[in-house]
Amino acid sequence: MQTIDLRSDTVTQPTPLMREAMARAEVGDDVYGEDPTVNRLQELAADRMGKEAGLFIPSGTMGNLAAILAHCARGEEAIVGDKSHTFLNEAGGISALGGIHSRQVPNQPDGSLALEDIQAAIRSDDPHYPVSRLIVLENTHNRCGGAALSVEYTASVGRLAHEHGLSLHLDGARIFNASAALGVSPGALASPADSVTFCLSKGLCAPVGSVLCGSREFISRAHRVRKQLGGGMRQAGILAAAGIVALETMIDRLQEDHQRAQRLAEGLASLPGLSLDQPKPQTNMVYVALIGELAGTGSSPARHVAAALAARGVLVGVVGPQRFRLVTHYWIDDPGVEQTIAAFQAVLGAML
Ligand code: TLP
Repeated sequence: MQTIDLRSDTVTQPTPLMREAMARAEVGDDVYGEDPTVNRLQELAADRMGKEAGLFIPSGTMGNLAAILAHCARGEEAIVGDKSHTFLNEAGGISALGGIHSRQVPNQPDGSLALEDIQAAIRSDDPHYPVSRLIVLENTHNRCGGAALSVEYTASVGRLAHEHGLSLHLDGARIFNASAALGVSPGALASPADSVTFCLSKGLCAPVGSVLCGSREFISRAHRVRKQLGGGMRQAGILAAAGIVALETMIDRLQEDHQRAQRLAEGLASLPGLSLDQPKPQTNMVYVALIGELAGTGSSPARHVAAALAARGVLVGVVGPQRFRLVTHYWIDDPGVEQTIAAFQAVLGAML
């Protein structure tokens, strides 16, 4: 039985082209700045994001951490969404390792932070308060259903930040999905931000890595932080080679994942006992919840359903007692989507 793994786009395996490029990669010691393949990836990434420089980082988590540590000193404050990955899913790294205070602002259902909420969160100059230094946005927004933030909205946050002397960091782990969904370039989405991280190892299928991009001066500070965090790598060109293939071959197809997410949402919406957050997902994520009779069975009915789906070869993410997240990606094809809908139908049908 072939497994259909919808838990995340992080489960994607490298493509055959990536494996070939990895085997052939020219490498050097990147701590000396001598890995030609890493250097090429960094230049390519910076160019795609419209920034001066890029820095290859082992993970998205470390990319956000290095960026926030490079922007803020100890005791300073970063304004983050209350459903942001940085706030919820990065093990509190910015406070544990950077002494950075996080100020949470509610994420709106579309992934944005209301401008008036941001404005209200920016501190006045008073010795009782931490210094507000940074705003962090996430595009696409994971917990808000893979929602894409527009260029105009991002620009309005950038303006607000800069008017108050703050910087803007964009967690663009899935910025290429946002760009595909909105029909705008990733550079346009990143342009209002002082720094942006994007992941090679999610929908783009590379095995490892993210790239942090920004001005040359900012990247040189982040470079030192990456070293402090133990993220200086040696012959990392083996990994960067896959990242180059990711940027060159995997971006133009992302809309297929979005179409499959829409078909998946449509199929699941037609089943009794399920309710979708977004009937028409914007990108590659489908959030769906058990409702009615099924929602009340046991302490975590979603776990129970996920186990029954797994027995049928379908893996889904459980993100709450009644909630699931399903993420489409390169390794999920049309039959996989139909089999997933059929598996849900069979499992829920047996429980109702
Ligand atoms: N997200 C993972 C989990 O950690 C939730 C996933 O399966 O979606 N920013 C965003 C918006 C992310 O969704 C993630 C990973 C990261 C950063 C961190 O990337 P990694 O996993 O490379 O550290």
